[in-house]
Amino acid sequence: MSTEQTLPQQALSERLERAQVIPLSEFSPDTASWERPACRVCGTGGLIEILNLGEQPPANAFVLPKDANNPEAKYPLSLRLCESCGMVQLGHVVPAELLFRSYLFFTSSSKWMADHFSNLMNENAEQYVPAGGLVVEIGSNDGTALSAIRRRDVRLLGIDPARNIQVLAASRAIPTIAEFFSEPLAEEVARVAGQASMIVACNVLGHIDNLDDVCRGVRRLLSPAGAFVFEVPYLKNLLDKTEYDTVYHEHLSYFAVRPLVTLMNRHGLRMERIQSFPVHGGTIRCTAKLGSGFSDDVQTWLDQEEKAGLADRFTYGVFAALASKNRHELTTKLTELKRQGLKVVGYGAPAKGTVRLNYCKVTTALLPDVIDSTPAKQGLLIPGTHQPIHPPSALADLKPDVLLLLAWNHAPEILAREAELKARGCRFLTPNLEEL
Ligand code: JHZ
Ligand code: ZN
Repeated sequence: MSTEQTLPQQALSERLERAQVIPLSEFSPDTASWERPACRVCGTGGLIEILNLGEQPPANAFVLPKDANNPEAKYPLSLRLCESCGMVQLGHVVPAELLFRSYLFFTSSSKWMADHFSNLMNENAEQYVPAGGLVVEIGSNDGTALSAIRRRDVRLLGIDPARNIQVLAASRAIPTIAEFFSEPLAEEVARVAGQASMIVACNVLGHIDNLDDVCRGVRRLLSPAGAFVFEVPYLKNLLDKTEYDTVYHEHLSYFAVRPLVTLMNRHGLRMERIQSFPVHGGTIRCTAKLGSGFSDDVQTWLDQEEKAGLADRFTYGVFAALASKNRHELTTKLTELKRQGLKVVGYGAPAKGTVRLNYCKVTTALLPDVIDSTPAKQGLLIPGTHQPIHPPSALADLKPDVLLLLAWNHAPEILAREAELKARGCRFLTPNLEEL
């Protein structure tokens, strides 16, 4: 192996020592979030509020039972539109150090998602990565996606700031730098390991405040024939299916194609291809390469977005009204089920569950318990509303009549897993009140 081909993990491990971690105790609810004065993509001021979910705790800040009586930090959750470029974004930013250094969401928690990412990695590695080529994943979490191509003749590098997850990635033999991706880090990786044939970033661009820095880093790290493949939940699906519970502090951006093209073009990246997938309530997978402009395929998406009025404030009035309607209908439904003496248990403790329960003010009186398969979440309480999170095995004692699918995006997998409960007459209800 030449120096160029040496995995960057060892050479960069020093970064871990040097990295500055700001202790959580240094953040206070008053000082931790800041308001963005202008659009993250085009810099225009005067963003228009399209949805206000009030003050909410960070969606993954699960609470230890011993801290149940302590006050929780809460931050404004206000969704805003830039009519200039069509970018939908949060009005307030909670520091990434606070949200992502210790992270309780694991990609491996869903077999369906693991398969989805395995397909992404294998298809694109086949197309873009020559023997010995470097694949870098931004937001690599527990290494689930990269491990799908571990047996290929390629070099792998994960980058993810979550320190608690790094060890899981290591157990999958995925070298991971526990840092935020940035232009300086991209330069360092390029210098040590050479340029990447493929950079993957799934469900992570929305987490990053400084998108210009990310794009500069990608531009710097990507080889001339390489591909930047990224996935983001698609704004149009969020609107069409009233997925307001996917609005939380971690998600700073809610992408349509038009602002993505603006952003990429500014950094010498050309959007080539867009595919859509049902995961996470509707996701687009975008492939960008070095270059300018965009493909005819992308033009079709831009035309559809124009027709749908995605950059027009009036499009969002219905969305906000439907969110508020759901708040009323969900609590009414839970009250009615309780009056009938039926036991309801929440299925899954996803980040979106925290938003749903807090925005709708679903107390433990209406929903006493939640189950989740993630061991790290079990034994903790949902932020804000404080439902205890039990392992799925607790369902045997809880004996639910109705399961409220807080993790509604995993409905097919959950229904398959809980077929026996269904056969015994247990009802499955989504938070948008569809009976499955
Ligand atoms: P799930 C995630 O959001 C995380 P979340 C992240 N913030 C992001 O950007 C979006 O996705 C896009 C559990 N579960 O995937 C596991 C069961 O208990 O909806 C998880 O805790 N039983 C990066 O947090 C939760 O549900 C099951 O059978 O909203 C699902 O979380 C299955 C399938 C899951 O992500
Ligand atoms: Zn803008």
